[in-house]
Amino acid sequence: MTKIKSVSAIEILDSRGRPTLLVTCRLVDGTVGRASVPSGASTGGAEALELRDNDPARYGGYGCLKAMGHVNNDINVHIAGSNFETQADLDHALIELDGTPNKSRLGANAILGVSLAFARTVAIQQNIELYQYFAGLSGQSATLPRPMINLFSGGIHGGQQTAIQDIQLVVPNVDTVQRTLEVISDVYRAAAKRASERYDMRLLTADEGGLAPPFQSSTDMFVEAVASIEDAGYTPDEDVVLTVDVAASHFYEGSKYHIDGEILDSDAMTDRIAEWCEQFPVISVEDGLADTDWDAWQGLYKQIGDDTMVLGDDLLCTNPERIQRAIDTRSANSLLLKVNQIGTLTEALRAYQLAREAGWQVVVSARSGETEDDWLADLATGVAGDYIKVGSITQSERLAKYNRLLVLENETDLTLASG
Ligand code: 2PG
Ligand code: MG
Repeated sequence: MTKIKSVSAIEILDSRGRPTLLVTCRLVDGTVGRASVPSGASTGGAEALELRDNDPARYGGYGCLKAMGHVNNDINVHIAGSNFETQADLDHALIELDGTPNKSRLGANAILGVSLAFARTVAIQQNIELYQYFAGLSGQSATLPRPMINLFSGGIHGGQQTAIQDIQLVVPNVDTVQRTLEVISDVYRAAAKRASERYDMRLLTADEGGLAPPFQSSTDMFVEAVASIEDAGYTPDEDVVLTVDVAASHFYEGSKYHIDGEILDSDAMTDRIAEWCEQFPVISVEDGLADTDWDAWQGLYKQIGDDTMVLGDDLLCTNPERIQRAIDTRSANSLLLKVNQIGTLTEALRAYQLAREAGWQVVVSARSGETEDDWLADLATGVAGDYIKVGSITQSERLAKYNRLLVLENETDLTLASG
């Protein structure tokens, strides 16, 4: 019996010092579980609505009292006393109660908080680990995801010194999360040393803990990432490879890409990405083009899609309709899965299934605004995501997830997804 006694929310602060929700779910049998909600900065145009108070008198308008009130009042009144056999039953009740296509009445933050808190509570009630609960929902056999770890940031995450947003590292040929983190830590230290020597930079970091020196150009970010891998004693392309989140929607204006002083049309931007992929050991390009530039995505896919992940974040917004469109038009071959873009676990899992049925790779991703909650590590493991993208190896809201993977690696016989 998963009869809900109550759900309640409080405002807590995320890694940017902005409010978000922590939701507590209580079952009639006394089981209690909690979960907190992440928040993006470089958000896609088609994301479900994160309800903010817009009251300049509190937290610069970022307050979440309205969303909190929706959990404590509307949602609680509606679901308290009901028995939900499955996650899907609860999520559909929440979707129906909201009644809007983008969850703008109750707020995706309110709805997701309840969806996640319920998941954690049921896992506790069933006396299973959260990743096992997610594996059950997805029908997958759990695997540890391979970390895709932030090294450098620009764009909205790094003070806009470059157009592109993030360069990440993947360690393809190791068997453990532990060894992955050791290698990345070596490269991070080498990169921090280069940043201080070449850019006269004290250790200033971006939203996700990545380094953000004042690079002259986006291409310099790739050059410095490769040099940092070499400085740390590793061989680029063999020991460590790169992924990039171009986050191009955020420098796309008037149908043109405004990149580091240049103005490129869609074809020229596509060529620029193809050059990066040729010059540098890039295995994945996320949001290489803007989320409204659908036709150009097909061209990008044709140019690089055979041997590179064409990864849709803002393009897809974890939205099954958008994913289907990308499958039908051959515009991408990989999904960035962020549950708060769509607002419930059930819908995110539908997005996941669609991507898998099309043979896509899946990267389970944190947001740039995170909390110390670690459910994302369990989600990525339970759905057997190919990769997990959490940010850098600094800052505890990131490390909560990596450290949870280390616990799972040490305490279970789960193995790391192949790179
Ligand atoms: C992204 C994410 C995480 P944000 O663009 O992929 O890096 O950023 O949460 O700001 O959308
Ligand atoms: Mg992105």
